[in-house]
Amino acid sequence: MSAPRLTDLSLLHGAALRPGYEPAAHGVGIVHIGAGAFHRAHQAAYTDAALAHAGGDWRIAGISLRSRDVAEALNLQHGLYTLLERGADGTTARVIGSIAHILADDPAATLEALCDPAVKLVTLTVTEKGYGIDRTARAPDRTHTAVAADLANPAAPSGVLGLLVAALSRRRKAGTAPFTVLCCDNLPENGALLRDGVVGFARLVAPALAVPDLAEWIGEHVAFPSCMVDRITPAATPDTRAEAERLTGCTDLGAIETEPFHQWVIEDHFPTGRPQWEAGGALFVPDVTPYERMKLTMLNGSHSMLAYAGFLAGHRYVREVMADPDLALLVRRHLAAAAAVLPALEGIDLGAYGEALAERFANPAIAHETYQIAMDGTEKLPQRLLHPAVSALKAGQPLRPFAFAVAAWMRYCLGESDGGASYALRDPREAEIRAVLTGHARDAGAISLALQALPGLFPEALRTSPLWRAEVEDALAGMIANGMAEAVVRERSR
Ligand code: CS2
Repeated sequence: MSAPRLTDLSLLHGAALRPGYEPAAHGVGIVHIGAGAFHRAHQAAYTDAALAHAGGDWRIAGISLRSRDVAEALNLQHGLYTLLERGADGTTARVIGSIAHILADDPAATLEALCDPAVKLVTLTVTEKGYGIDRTARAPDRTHTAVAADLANPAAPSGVLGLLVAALSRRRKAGTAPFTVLCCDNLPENGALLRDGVVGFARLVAPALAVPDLAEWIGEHVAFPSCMVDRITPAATPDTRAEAERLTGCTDLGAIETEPFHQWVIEDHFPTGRPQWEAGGALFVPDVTPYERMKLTMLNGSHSMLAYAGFLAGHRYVREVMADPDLALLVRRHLAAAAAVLPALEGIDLGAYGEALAERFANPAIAHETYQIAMDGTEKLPQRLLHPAVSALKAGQPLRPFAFAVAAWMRYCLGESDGGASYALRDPREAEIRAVLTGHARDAGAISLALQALPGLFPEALRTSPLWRAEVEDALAGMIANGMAEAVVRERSR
């Protein structure tokens, strides 16, 4: 007989940890946009700990903006799902009860949910490209599909900026207090950036929504705290579900897996209240910026480097990259160069942080695909590699590690492995990248120039630096001439 579906906590086996509270006894106080694996491994787990510790009406209504998969898996299970924590010493299963339900691909219902006076907090994980904010202008990007659609029809939005602004305008009209907005994506100063996007969008649509002072009201009354989030969470696989079934005794179509480590550093500015996330280990600080910079520069920067170089050297998973001694050495070299451009952070030893990152990457129980991390390079490069490279350039610190990482991304942009297999770049600017590279198949100088000239991507300080350009071209030429695996070996013994 097959195992029963995880529809009720009473069906669980002994080995699984269960919520320390009665889920149905708590109302919804949070709408979370982007209910994918990362959210379920991170914010939802912290909220689960907060509910067990301090109670409150802080359950989560999850929103999937496009796919129906999460809703189909979780709604039948009353929001319950298994979080597998996989470490080198084994796996534990914990059933999370903080998600009440998921709304999928239903903008009208999403807007209703956002207008519910019981909702005090809107949290988001929609990936870097999901917002539609031009990061240089710090304003809505009118070329972004959802932004363009919502500007044309602001009362019936379906994108992030449109939904937040329409909901805030309806709350303002109804005399309902606004919610606090907490961006949980890996973007620098994520709260301030989202605030600029939302206020800018409100300015554009205020006349159409008939709330003339909407932008000013949002600027004055809505809090947008910044936060740094961290937990390595690969996409779930059939193996995840099989392991969850073994440990819980239930069929769970919403099971996900993650590493034991987790970190959440949050700016403590929640005028509408918040769950006691400290119970799950969250750290509240007056200024998140140094933590966020540390994580983006060290973890995400070296992650992107190892993803491009590792993928092209034939490694499917991050743990395989770390088992390759040459690549592992380059990861450590990158971590050291990244640490060198960061300001000191009280209470944190950046060397030890880097060592802990290398160990996390090597976790043999986590199957994190290099191809997954390689996705959306144009959205990730600035904060992970390019701005740190500018800092290195200005401070006279080693540039080569950053140049090597960026050259690996450029090599990846060619869309074909050394063995001749082609792959999709999976980048929002894929078509543009392919167009500018046409005719430059093996010319490192031309490729580097063409990619650095992509509008809005590379900082001026790099584009105009002969030293930077020479390092990138040299690294890229080696990758093209010798193949990535050999280029890695040569790079390591430079
Ligand atoms: C990764 C991140 O996919 C990626 O780009 O670098 O998702 C990374 O795993 C997380 O930021 C870890 O907290």
